[in-house]
Amino acid sequence: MTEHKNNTKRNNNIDEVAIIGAGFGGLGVAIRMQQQGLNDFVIYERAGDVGGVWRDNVYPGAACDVPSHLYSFSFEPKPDWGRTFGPQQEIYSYLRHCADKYQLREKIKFNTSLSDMTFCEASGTWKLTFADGNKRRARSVVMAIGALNVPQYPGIEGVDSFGGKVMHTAEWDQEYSLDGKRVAVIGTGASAIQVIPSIQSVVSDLHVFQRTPPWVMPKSDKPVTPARQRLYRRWPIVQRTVRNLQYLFMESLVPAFMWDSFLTRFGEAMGRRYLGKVIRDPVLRKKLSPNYAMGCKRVLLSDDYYPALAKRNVNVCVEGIDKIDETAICTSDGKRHEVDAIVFATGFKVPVSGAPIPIRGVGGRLLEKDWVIGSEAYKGVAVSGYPNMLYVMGPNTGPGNTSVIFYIESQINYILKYLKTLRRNQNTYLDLKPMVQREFNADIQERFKGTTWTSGCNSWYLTKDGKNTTLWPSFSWQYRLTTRHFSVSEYECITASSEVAAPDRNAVTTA
Ligand code: N01
Repeated sequence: MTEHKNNTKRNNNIDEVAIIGAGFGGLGVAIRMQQQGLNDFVIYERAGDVGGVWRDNVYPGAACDVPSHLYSFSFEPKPDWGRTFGPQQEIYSYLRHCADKYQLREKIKFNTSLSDMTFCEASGTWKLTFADGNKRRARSVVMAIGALNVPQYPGIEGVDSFGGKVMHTAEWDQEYSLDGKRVAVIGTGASAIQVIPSIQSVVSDLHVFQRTPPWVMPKSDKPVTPARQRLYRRWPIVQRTVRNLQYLFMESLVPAFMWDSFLTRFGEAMGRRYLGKVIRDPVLRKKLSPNYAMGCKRVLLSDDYYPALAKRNVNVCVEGIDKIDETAICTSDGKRHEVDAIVFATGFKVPVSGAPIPIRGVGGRLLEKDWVIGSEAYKGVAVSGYPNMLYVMGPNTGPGNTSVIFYIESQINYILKYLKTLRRNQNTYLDLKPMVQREFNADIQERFKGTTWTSGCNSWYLTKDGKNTTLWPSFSWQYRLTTRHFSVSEYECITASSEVAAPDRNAVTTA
């Protein structure tokens, strides 16, 4: 087979590579493709700007809980991060900077929302249908649609009858002022622990509805001094060393957070010590004490969450919510908590059953059906029966302890190898062998046995049947090694024809 001499489109009506989404994943794939001379891609973005969740999550206090040097691309370091942990605005600006510096905006079709995609075996291409009715074909599709971006509203009885303001942290109304209002925050996860301290001092009363207390550790977030920023600018090696040390520190947490062991007990003792130091009231301390293994749910970092809960205008309510009426939240102890606004900090719909759009693969099979008991892919990227469709942040690629950007860059390595193989073999598509996916996932699920995630808490990491479809069950460097290797023998290599495609195992060259 001959390699294509240039990277222009095969056909004006067909995108060689369609990247869906212009957040961290989509921009990262595009930049790395460009760096390797692969310029024939188009990015379809449903919103009017790049940034993904960092564009959309504008609730007060929104910030990253992974250090900035590590929560950025290794190939695009930013020497002048303003804080140890980047706030939302700064991360959003960083992503806009990436789009501008690499001149990606001209390759992005903004306000273009994919609504349906179907694989056509005869042509070996994907038919993409957009919300405005436009259609397009693409030889391969990179699904960089993000993992946690569809807000989850719990179906609490009576919420529609509430007369005040209702907001989700991921759909924050910046026009609405909480000043002097009586506010309820439902949930105490990663978003809640950021929003609560940020609004506590401006609201008149704050009612926090906690179902499960999180494990919270100090964040030690600080401004980065101008002198240090100058140092990083002048000596990039220093910044890289700091990044590497942060990586090693976070990786060293794996044995404590992942395997239920004496290290987990040690972490729990530190968490309890921190709680005891900040919260002097024994009743409140008891309410905030977790009763499950540390790591089973995401361990949260905050310097101001516990201090905010100890303030006089805050009431931590641990009784279950029965219903919501016109003016109040009613709890199982018979109390009515009158409020002006309700903030749902209740997380996201986890994509256990496919993308939020219909995806039809070989023979019309529907991804939603294939994933009905839990999503699965090979290395979190490829899915059998859905040729030339490549996920970024796909199943079982979430980090329990470190930066998701490290995982995204690992996926990009694999995707680039896949795309280059396709490029050497025009009219061919690669469909992952079902056995390869089955064995990979059987091994992953086996590795979850004995981890903290299966130690009995209720978390969004697990499906309702207890299957973990979200996290990577080991060190992140192991994921990096796994994704370095691309073997075409793990795929059916099928030559497309204008008629019916026929499998041709020898069709692909790997050289
Ligand atoms: O959502 P969550 P999140 N009644 O699912 C509670 C990422 N993130 O938006 O624990 C009462 O963690 C629920 O209670 P329980 C990060 O990956 C990253 O906070 O299920 N409460 C829980 O307390 C994170 O893990 C950053 O018992 C109800 C809360 O709502 C993910 O996003 C920052 C309830 C939901 O917590 C999600 O975080 C922010 C009900 N009916 C988020 N239903 C970074 O810094 C749910 N809850 C990178």
